[in-house]
Amino acid sequence: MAADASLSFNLLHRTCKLVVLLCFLHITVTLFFYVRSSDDRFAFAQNQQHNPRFFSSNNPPEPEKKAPEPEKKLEKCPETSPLLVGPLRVEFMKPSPVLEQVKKDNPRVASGGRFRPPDCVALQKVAIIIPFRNRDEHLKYWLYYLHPILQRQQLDYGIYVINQDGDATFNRAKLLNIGYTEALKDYDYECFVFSDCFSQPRHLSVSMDKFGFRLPYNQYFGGVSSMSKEQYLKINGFPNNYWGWGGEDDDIFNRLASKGMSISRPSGEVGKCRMIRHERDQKNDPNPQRFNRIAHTRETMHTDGINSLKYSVVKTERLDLFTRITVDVGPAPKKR
Ligand code: NGS
Repeated sequence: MAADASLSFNLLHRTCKLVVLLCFLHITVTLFFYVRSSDDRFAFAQNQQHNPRFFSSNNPPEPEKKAPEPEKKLEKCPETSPLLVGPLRVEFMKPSPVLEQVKKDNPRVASGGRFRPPDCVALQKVAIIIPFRNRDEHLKYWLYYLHPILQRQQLDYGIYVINQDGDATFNRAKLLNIGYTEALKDYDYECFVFSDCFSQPRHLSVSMDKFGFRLPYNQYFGGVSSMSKEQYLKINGFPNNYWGWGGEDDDIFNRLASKGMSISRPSGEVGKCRMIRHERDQKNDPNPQRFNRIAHTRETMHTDGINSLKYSVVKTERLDLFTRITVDVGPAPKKR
């Protein structure tokens, strides 16, 4: 009986030892796998901080680059700009304005003399075309006075100085045609030459100091004028064959009249202009052909104009305050 009891105690003892051993083994194996998997989890978490790919869509990562702000929807600019300041005193002070300073004073004017209002969508896209040769001093005053005015008018505008290369006879109207053509290569301008466009072509310099602040004659369309693209195309642009001074503006007037367009004008108060006194430029002598030409505008205008314009661009420069396009307009014919 005692031997039996001792046998069964031994058996129980061994069984218990085995069970304890198995438990120990089980705990060791569990611990091993637990430690390994937590190492992996830690590494994964670390990885996620550097690799946003791993984030689920519920927990979106900070984007690496900020997405561009959605463009603010701008309202149209008002019919009359609230920024206008009324009449200005224009003086041609000496020394003339320094262009670096003019640039600093007009920080919103972009390269090439481009501007658009920052707070609203302009009602007009205007190309301002200046036929030019050797008048750098005059241009400084122009830029000094006109850039601030045009910005206050809330226009979407660009300034194009069309510089006639060489020293052959000057051809103002052809330079205007070239300005029209070149400006349209840049942007879809709707209005050309000056300021705003109206339902009729607009003559703007109606009250010039040199004419005692009066119109010199009723059909006068010289100085500063503006036209829409449609109006310009309707008259086949401007004549290309007025070499030297005079008559080209009268030809333009005849073109407009022949197409039944009348001319609108601002009041003398608004259209007041001061001109910089100057000598007659060299190679811009009165054109002896001009009277004969303006007598035949109606016959010539369909074949002489934007549809027959020939020139070559010598150089285009995007300067701080304007775009200068130097052009070869070709030689004046011997017998003008
Ligand atoms: C007329 C000219 C126009 C000129 C206007 C004003 O006589 O081209 O004078 O000239 N017409 C003819 O010669 C046919 S101004 O005083 O501004 O030089 O624009």
